Amino acid sequence: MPRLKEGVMNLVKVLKIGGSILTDKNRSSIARKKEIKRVAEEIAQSPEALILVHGAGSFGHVIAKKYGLPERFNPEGLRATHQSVIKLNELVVQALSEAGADPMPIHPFSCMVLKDGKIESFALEPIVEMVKRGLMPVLHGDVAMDITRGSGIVSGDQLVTHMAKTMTAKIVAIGTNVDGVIVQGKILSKISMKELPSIDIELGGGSGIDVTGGMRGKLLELLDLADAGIESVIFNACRKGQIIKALEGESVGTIVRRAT
Ligand code: IP8
Repeated sequence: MPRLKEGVMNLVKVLKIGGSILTDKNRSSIARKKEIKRVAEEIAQSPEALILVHGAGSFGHVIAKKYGLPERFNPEGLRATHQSVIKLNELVVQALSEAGADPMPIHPFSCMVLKDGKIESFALEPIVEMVKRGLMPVLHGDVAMDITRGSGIVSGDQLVTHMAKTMTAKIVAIGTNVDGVIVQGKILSKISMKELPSIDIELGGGSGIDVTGGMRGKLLELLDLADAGIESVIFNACRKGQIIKALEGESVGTIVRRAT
C-alpha cells in the first residue's frame, strides 16, 4: 500500500495549463504534442501535492460552439464535446506518466454539477485521497450537467478556484500563452478587484474560439478567489522554466491579490 503522506493537504498546489498552450485553438482537435511533452516534463520536476487542471483548447471550444453549447441543451453536442476533451486529457496524462509523474485522469462531467453555470457540488474525496497517496489528479475543462439550465460548461478556471478554495491551496498558478495581465502594453505585476473597472475594456477574449470568457473570465474567477483570501499568479507557461518557478512560488507574471 502506498504510504500516506502526512500533512500533504496543507501544501496543496493547483496549476492550470491553458488549452491554447496544448492545442492549436483555431483548428479543431489539433494537439501540440511537443508542447504537451515539454509542459509534462516541467511539471514532473515538481509533482508534490499538485492538482493539475488543463484547458480544453480546440478539443472543447470549437466543438462546443458548433453544437451551440452552453446556451442550448444538446445531447449529441454534450457527448461529442466530452469525448473530445477526454482525448486531450489522455494525451496530457500519457505525457506526464512518460515524464515520470503519477497522474490520474479526472473527468469533471462525471463528478460534479453546476447551478446557473456555477459549481454547485463536486466529489472531492477521490482527489484528496489521490493527493495523500502521491498521485497527481489531472482535471480538464468539460461539459457538465446544470440543475437549473440542463447543461453547461465548466471551465478549467472554475475548477481551479473551486479546488483552491475548498483545499486552501498554498500555490495557485495559471499558465497561459501571455506574460500576465497586460494593460497599455505593460505587464501588471499585481492586480486586485479595485483595479478591474479601469482596465476592463482592454481585457480581450484571448486568441481563437473561446466559449468560457478568455482572460476576462479567468480574471473574474481569480479575483473572487483572492477576495476569499487565496492569491494566484497568471504567467506565461510557453516560456521554458516558468512552470517550475510558478510551482515554487517564485515571481512570474501577474499576482492576483485581495483588494485592500
Ligand atoms: O478551456 C472549457 O474549458 P476551458 C471546456 O478551461 C469546454 O475554458 C468543454 C469548452
